Amino acid sequence: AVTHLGARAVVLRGAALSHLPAVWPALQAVVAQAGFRHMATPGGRAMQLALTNCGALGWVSDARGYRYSAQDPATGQPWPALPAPFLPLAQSAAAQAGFDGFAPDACLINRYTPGTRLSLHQDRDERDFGQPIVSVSLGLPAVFLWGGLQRADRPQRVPLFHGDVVVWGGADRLRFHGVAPVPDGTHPLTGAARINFTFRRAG
Ligand code: MD3
Ligand code: FE
Repeated sequence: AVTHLGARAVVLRGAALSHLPAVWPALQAVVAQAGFRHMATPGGRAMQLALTNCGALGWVSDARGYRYSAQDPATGQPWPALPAPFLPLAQSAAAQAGFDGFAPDACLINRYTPGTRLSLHQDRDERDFGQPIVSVSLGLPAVFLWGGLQRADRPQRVPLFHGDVVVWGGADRLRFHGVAPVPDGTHPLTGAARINFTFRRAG
């Protein structure tokens, strides 16, 4: 079932589930090579969520700001390649939202333990805002905050569950968004965590 959040934002409930037998082991291999870490914010604090990346470009944060980098700052090495099983998931979801030919070059993987939140922000570090973002949620459920084009617009609360995929593009690409504190719990696949990974065309 395709539910619309906005004109160009769709929720595909459970769309990742059939991909997980291939996607989950591939995700574990990425994390074994480039582990989750708490990056520094430009303001000098540690981010509450832990993240890593795969693909040609990875999103990084430090005292200099936010940007995409071809190297893992922890090792100076390239990020792990985008695993082959990730592409059919990203491309079929994008196509169901009307974005044919999506060719992601970046996959940002976020890990939330209970109590972790992500405050309202826009994603503006990518080169072409005409390209969609595909987001996959695994493990503990969370409430996604779906705002407007102004920070002050009151966000809608959208629950996201294990296996849900959301695609955001077009007029909805620069919406403010965030994640409410993740409730306590454990999930059979992820343990006490929510994992969200987003496919992007960053370069
Ligand atoms: C709406 N991550 O990594 S994914 C992020 O659940 C981020 O980890 C959240 O926001 C998470 O930047 C939300 C969904 C998402 C991603 C990009 C968007 C929603 C978006 C861009 C525009 C509007
Ligand atoms: Fe975001």
